[in-house]
Amino acid sequence: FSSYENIKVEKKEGRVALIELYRPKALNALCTPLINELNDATEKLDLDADVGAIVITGSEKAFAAGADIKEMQSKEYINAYTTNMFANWANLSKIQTPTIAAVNGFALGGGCELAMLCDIILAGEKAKFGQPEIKLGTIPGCGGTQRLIRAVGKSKAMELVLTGNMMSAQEAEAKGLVARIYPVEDLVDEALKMARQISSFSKPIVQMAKEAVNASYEMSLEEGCRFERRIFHSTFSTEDRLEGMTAFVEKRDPTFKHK
Ligand code: CO8
Repeated sequence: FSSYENIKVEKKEGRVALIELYRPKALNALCTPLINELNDATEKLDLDADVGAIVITGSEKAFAAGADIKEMQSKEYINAYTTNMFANWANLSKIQTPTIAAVNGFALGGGCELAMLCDIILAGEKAKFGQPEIKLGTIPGCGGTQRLIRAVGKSKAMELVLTGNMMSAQEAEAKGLVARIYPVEDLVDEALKMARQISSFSKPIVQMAKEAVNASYEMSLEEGCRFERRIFHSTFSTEDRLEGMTAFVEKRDPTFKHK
């Protein structure tokens, strides 16, 4: 991790990892090298037995101000298409380890989309979310038109995408895009605390729960519930399910084996 230039990665106590997007001069604009480093780090952390959850954050001024406009400025269609430009951004949504976006400041364009690729979004009270691509003559390219509508509903998503207006942390929480809001200076610690809480449970069971919730993006209600039930049944094949329920009955804390 020490060779990265655009992100900082740190393993913290309690089986959690902290990734800080670090391009302070460009408000963490998401250039290709940054995304490549982020994908490399998250793929490695996903396979690390000592990591139960990952927090991704930026600076107090900006989580990320979008894709790097200077890098995109002179791109042509043929190159964007043949290189499938930005398709690898969504790799983050494919890892099994839970991810928490801790958003202070601007989460705009690709920055808002990056936050939405994470499993939980926590925000500092001055955070601002938006999809301002329309102002640049383009549209969101990494799920902004798809994931935002599922989080905040059609009318609000349309407003953000068609006007480029920003949404405050308070509005984002009220609409369900953000799980919780914290004072700016407490945000990362609170995100790490939540990550540690998740990491204290059985890792395979946490991953099954994540997989089941994420399935709701892709499936009908009936298929989704069937999928959930099958995974629920499969938890009965694990020692940790037996330990969790036995500990409850014996009025003690569980000791999960598979972390
Ligand atoms: N790209 C490149 N550089 C940026 C970006 C960006 N997105 N955002 C800010 N910067 C740079 C500025 O150019 C400036 O650099 P310099 O000092 O060299 O001129 C530096 O960061 C500081 O920025 P500002 O001076 O503008 O700071 P302000 O505090 O005045 O303004 C704002 C902050 C409002 C956030 C402003 O910087 C801004 O509007 N930024 C652009 C926001 C934006 O339009 N984002 C959407 C980008 S498009 C996009 O994300 C497409 C996604 C589709 C692909 C998805 C991938 C799959």
